[in-house]
Amino acid sequence: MTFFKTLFFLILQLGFSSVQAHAFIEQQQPKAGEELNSPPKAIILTYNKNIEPAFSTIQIINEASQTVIETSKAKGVEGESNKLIMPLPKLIHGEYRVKWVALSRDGHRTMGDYTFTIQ
Ligand SMILES: [Cu+2]
Repeated sequence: MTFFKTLFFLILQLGFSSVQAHAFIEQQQPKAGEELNSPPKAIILTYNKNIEPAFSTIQIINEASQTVIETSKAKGVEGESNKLIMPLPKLIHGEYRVKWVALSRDGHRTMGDYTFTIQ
């Protein structure tokens, strides 16, 4: 969590702009607010623009605010440069927050977060 906060403030200081949103999320899997009956095998985020996976992160945080998955695990999807995927271990029931930071190929950074629940 400390690492993420540090990263977050570093990005702010580097001039991250939430006003100019460049890589918008078009689709997220699981969906925001979705209540799943079984644990998802991966997080898949689809953007309206091509993404640089090496400079993009996905972080999953559980109800106790502990990071479940480290950010370095997000990968690009071959042949689909507008997608980020992060394979997941088997998650137990509960609410999870997905926090993402994406660098689009035009060099602009965007970020967002949402939650889903495993029943
Ligand atoms: Cu842009």
